[in-house]
Amino acid sequence: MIIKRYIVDNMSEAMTRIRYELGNDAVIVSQRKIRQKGFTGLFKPKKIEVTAAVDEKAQKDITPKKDDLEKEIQEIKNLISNMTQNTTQKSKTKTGETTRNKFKAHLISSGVPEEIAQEIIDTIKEKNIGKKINSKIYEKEFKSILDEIIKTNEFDNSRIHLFVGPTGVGKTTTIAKLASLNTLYKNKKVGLITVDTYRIGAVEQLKTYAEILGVPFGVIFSNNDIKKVLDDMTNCDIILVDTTGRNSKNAMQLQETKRLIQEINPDYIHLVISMTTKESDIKRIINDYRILNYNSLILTKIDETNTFGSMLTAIYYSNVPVAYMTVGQNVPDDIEIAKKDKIINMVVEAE
Ligand SMILES: Nc1nc2c(ncn2[C@@H]2O[C@H](COP(=O)(O)OP(=O)(O)OP(=O)(O)O)[C@@H](O)[C@H]2O)c(=O)[nH]1
Ligand SMILES: [Mg+2]
Repeated sequence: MIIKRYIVDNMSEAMTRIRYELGNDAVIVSQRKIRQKGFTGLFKPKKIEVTAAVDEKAQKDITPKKDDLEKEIQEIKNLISNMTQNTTQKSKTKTGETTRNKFKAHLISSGVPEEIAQEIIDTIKEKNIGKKINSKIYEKEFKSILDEIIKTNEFDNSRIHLFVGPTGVGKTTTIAKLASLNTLYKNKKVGLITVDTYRIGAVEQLKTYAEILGVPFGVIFSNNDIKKVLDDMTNCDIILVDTTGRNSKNAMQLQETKRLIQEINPDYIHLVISMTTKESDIKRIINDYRILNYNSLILTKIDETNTFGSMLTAIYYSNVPVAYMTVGQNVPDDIEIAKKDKIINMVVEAE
């Protein structure tokens, strides 16, 4: 029999110590309150003296075996190692998050709209699952995404080009530029048509350019005129068709234009968008005009603002190639064939 005496503050402390030292089979033999020794003991709270006893055989059983001890040490080691791993993992995640946020902020400050910046980052994350993405990788991946999404398109030998887009974006001016370039520098026979009968003066605007260049000019008032006007231009290498500027919110107007387009059956439908337009409006225009099945973009007024965000918005959401970019009011000089490298460089400059 082993008998032990404990001086404790309370019974709970006594039980813990007894269980630990003597095991579960120990029994409490006695307990009493005692005052602590010495003068100062008078002013201190009373303690409890607990006496416990256990059969020696039972006590032996609770002595941890060597194997058990080793096992316990191993478990503790594992626990500690897990804890350190977790902490490193957490700090890695944190570093990843910071790099990602920094890169996103960097894109936004370069003019990339927030929504596109987020989508670009998500794409980069998906492409690099399980890898640590540092800022160099972000830069590299971003360039390769730009390379993928920016498509350009030079006019080939396609004959009929039709231009659509909101009011005042520069459709007629762009047509005048292209008509001049093709007539004066490429020696092509150009024909000009307007279906812009909606706005007073619109016919005159294109007619004036046609007269200056000495090229045939036709007006389409309704679907019935289309065949005749096109037949008059059978000897033209390239026909440029101007349309009324439409408010893309007006679905009826767009439907009207759609019917005309179906009848004219152009090779290219160029959606002309001014880069001075708000990014959210560009996104809406891109979507509203989809019913016209445009297959090319012309970005205008690039000279007027810092346009990278608008350009990226138009290119990203339309998913069609850019044919031309216009950079001023001068006919015919202020127009450029869209070049992928140049657009990508604009981003780098923005950075
Ligand atoms: N700064 C600048 N102005 C331009 C550019 N392209 C056109 N413009 C000007 O934008 C204004 C409208 O051009 P238009 O060609 O008449 O526009 P539109 O799209 O035909 O307009 P609607 O026929 O009314 O739909 C004119 O004053 C042009 O000189 C450009 O690239 N840069
Ligand atoms: Mg016009």
